[in-house]
Amino acid sequence: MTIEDSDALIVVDVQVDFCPGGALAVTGGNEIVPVINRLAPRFQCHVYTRDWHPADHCCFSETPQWVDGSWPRHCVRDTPGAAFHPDLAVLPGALIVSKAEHRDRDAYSGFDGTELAATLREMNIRRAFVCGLATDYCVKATALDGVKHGFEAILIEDACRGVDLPAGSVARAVEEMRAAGVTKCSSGDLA
Ligand code: VGL
Ligand code: ZN
Repeated sequence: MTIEDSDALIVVDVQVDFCPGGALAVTGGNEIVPVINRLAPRFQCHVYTRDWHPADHCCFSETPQWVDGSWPRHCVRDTPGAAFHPDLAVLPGALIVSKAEHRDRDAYSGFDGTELAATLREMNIRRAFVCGLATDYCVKATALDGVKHGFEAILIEDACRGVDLPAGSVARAVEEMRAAGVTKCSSGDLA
């Protein structure tokens, strides 16, 4: 698979809190960092999204169920947990997209409440290669929205990790994406 100038790499929420040791740690979340760093320089257009919550965000719970709407407090804007993973190479010129900034509603997709679709369109982007954390939440929502906005969305499967609670959630998310027209590849397929 050849990367074209009209392709964008969308790196979803590779943040301290989503990696081992963080508040909402995704198993193996750190393992995708070198994979993404190797891949990124091959793209012309880079987007790094970040979960950027206010301190009193509605999804925070004292007794988190680790499902939609009930999460441990995480990625509070301008705190260390919200920073990108320290080893993630955020390339110069990359677009940083902050999302889920409103207290009263969550936003899993990088397209939700942001200028991302308009910006990619302005740059004549046709395909969005999506990777990051978490496969079954923000990666899925971003890929599905990419399709809704008229982009071809491709999941880079080995450059993602998921929450997977209950077990099987990642597999269901991948199937949901496939059914919606998201294709998938492995980082090794990309030249
Ligand atoms: C995410 C749960 C809560 C994600 C964000 O980035 O997938 N998951 N907030
Ligand atoms: Zn969040």
